[in-house]
Amino acid sequence: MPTALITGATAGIGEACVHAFADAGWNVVATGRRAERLATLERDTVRTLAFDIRDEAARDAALDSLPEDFREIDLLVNNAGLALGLEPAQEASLSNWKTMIDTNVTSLVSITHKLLPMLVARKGAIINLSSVAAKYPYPGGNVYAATKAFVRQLSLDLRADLHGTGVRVTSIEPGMVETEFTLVRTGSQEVSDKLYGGVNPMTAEDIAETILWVATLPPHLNINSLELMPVNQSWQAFAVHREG
Ligand code: 8X3
Repeated sequence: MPTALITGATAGIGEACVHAFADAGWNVVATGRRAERLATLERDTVRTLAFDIRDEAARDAALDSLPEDFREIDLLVNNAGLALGLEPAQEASLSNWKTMIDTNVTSLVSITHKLLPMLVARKGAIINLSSVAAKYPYPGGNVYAATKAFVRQLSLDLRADLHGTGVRVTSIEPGMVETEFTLVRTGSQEVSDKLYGGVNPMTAEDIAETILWVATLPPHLNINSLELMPVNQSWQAFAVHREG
């Protein structure tokens, strides 16, 4: 059985991925910060590791503690990430910006760097969670959107370096997905309800099923990037400011 390591597995898309892959017969290593929530995911084919993705020493100790039959990773799902704030850049918190860069960029780069030799040896795959925000600017997107643009571009550039190795890399770029992610971002159930109310957004399960589909395509086929939106989300015209 192949083994998938899924980061940010305590909720939302990550948790849905754990269920989707385990149900499909994969071994799963589920990682996240909240030990109690992770523990609810444990089953025969699921091992959980609790650590903060930004803490490399804790991550390495946790990975070293894996039982033999869960150590060989075939698929890395870089899902851990967060969005903090929707304020315009000129009002945003620098601390929020740094937290997003540390989590969405630095930590993703670090775990990818660590697992790459194994993924090359096993002709494995990397699936990175980017966002529609990577390509479409919107008010309040600022540093969050920039981190997701980094994730998308890294995915494409990894493909260039991994050419000939058989390793597949995919950037998944969802639009509106209803998870507690939105609540964290807005800090308010009311704002979150207002953003997604009546939209019929995608669910974490929609994205997990898509990721499983990408991962189980024939090995000669690589989805480079995949953008998904709910039907009720699309684009607007450019904003134009008129002076007087
Ligand atoms: C966030 C995507 O469309 O909810 O990653 O702004 S959207």
